[in-house]
Amino acid sequence: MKTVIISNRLPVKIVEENNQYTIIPSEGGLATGLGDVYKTGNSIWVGWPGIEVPEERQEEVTQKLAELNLSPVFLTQEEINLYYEGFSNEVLWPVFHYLVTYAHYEQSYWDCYKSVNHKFAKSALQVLDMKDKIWIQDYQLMLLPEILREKRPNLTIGFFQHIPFPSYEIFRLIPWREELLQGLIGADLIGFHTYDDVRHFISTATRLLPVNSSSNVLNSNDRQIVIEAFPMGIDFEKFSTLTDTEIVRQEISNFKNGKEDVKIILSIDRLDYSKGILERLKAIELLLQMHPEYIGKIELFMIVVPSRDTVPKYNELREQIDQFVGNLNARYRSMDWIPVNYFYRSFPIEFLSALYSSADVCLVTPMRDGMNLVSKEYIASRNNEDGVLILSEMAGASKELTEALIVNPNNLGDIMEAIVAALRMPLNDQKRRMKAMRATVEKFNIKHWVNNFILKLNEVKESQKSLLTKHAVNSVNEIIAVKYAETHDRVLFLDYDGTLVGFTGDIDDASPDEELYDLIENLILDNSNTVVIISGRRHETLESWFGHLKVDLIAEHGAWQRKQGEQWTCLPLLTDQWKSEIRTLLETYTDRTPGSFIEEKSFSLVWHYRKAEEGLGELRANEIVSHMKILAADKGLQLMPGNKVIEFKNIEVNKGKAALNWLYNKHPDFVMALGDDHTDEDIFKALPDGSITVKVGNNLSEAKYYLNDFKEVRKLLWSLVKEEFVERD
Ligand code: GDG
Repeated sequence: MKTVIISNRLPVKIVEENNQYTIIPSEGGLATGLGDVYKTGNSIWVGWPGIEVPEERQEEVTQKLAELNLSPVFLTQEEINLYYEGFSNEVLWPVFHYLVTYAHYEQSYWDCYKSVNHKFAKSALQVLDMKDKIWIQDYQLMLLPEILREKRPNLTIGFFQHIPFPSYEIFRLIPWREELLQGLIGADLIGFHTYDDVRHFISTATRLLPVNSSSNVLNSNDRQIVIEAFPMGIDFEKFSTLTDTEIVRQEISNFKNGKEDVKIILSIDRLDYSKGILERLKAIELLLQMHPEYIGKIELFMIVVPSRDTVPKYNELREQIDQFVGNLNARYRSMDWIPVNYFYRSFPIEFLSALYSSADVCLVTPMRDGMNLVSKEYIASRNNEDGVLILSEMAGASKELTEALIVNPNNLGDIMEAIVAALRMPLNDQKRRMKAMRATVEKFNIKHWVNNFILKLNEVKESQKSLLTKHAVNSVNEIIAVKYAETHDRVLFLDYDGTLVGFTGDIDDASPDEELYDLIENLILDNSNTVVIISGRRHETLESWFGHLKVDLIAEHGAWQRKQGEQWTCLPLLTDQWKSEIRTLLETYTDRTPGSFIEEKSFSLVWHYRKAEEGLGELRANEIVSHMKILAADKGLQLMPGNKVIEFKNIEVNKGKAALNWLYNKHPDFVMALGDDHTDEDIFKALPDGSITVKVGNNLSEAKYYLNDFKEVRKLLWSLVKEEFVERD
């Protein structure tokens, strides 16, 4: 069993010189962190090698990469243009960073994104085995989990997204939104840097796909997908020890020479409009205007690493930065001082380390950033525990590095004041903050991140397996069928909504269909069977739907009963005098919640919110529970939240008691109950040992087994009735 990492880029640089390819392992955070995983055992990293390799030389490159456990996906220039620069960087990147007006929704980008994701799948399938663990990295490969899942349904697949996941309102702007989400949920575990991303993803997925969630688990058909926050760390050890190496010490002394009297402010980013580079420059300008005492006393060292320079927006940004820096320096510089030392290139890590060590202040002010590793690298490099980090609250890192000076990057005054506070901060305050942040960065380092993800992925797969043993299909179905065949006095308690039929927006639309009648008639054709439909529905409704059949009916959770061929009777001593007061209160919620309504039954009132705006209904339901639970208890009522409903009913009435009451003095040799709601849990709990209990939906339950939906319920029941129906789907 091996781990297969798949990312857009391989963790190497390929350099072509004199028609020769040389492969240099990259020192990036991901490569370091995953290095332990992919360099050991027979693990493999699949990805694009970073340059276009002509077809006749692809075999040669493949051979060279294989020595490093790397497997290339060769992309053409056109694919790079459309899939990478186009869809990934002109649609997903701007939208996920909330710059929606920068997005270009080109159909050709999307078509290519799909085909390249298929290409990655094809390459991956050539190197992976059934038992392998797959770990897919980032937004360029959002469709890959589902493509792999389709080809190999039992694969273990993890996905980690390095950039933020936007709120539903933003994500839904993308024309191909459902396909992207569907692609992602092919994974077993989906990771983001922060809990906010997790929240956004779950709310987006549950609104756009036919999935539901409980806590951080999504239920989709027969699979559970866990969504979790894994804040990425850095190689703390590496950055901390680097500062004490001879070469870095030399760099530091060169750098500091002549700057003894100035305070150094450092900023390091890839060229990107999400990083807030212009805003940062404007804050420096404001500082020089408002606090002229700092002229000649501070210097900003601003490293901007070239990136995506073929995408027009990046070019535009570069020109704006050039202009701004030129203008600012021209206005404020003196013969021996300039405010902004701007570098548009990348440097060796030793030089970065020297900068991290020398800077009094590190200014990290992205407009939005998945995590931001620069802030953590600065902290890891501060072995003396001094220095001040100014950090944007829009960076994922701000959730962990709470001792930084946290700023809103849109508030230039806020950034300026933070710079002043940083420059004036007493050493003991600097140390207190830095010490705490160093402890965090050291503990939650890159290895910790990798281990946490892999451990969780294993755990998710295990719990999926154990859940499968309770799934009432295949082997479980056989166990039930054998018991069914051996018995002659059977009773089947069947809930109605969500169990025998699906949910509809309109409660009156959920009347039984032909197939359901057919199924029930076939069940009762066998004299050994008694079918009891046990529902929260009004007794008049059950009568009109099933009154003509040889079935027993229990309505309103047990308030009403009707045996075959007899009259309806209701539980004695029930009162409905409470209804008018509760109804008046519920109406105040209905008046404030479009789409909600009150259903009245003989001994209960139900507040429905299936058609209310997503979220608003849940909010009101919570309000109802917290405002009315004491009143309900005083009146001897039970307040039951259900599937998009809240029901008030007499406390004596419950499906469990009703089922036990029905069984009184009877001794069936086969008892089975199927239900989806938590009102059905009362039946599962009440039934005698040996009963077969089946929850519809795979969330936590007292039931022994579960089925996914009403379609699987029907399939199970058909398989029981008669051999000739077994083949029916
Ligand atoms: C994405 C997400 C998330 C920078 N200049 C040089 C250089 N660097 C290195 C830094 C740091 C890395 O580049 C930048 O990482 P960030 O996290 O700051 O930003 P993104 O590149 O946008 O990364 C981000 C990250 O993925 C990880 O999940 O944190 O939110 O946007 O490691 O040191 N390295 C060298 N020379 C340079 O001049 N050698």
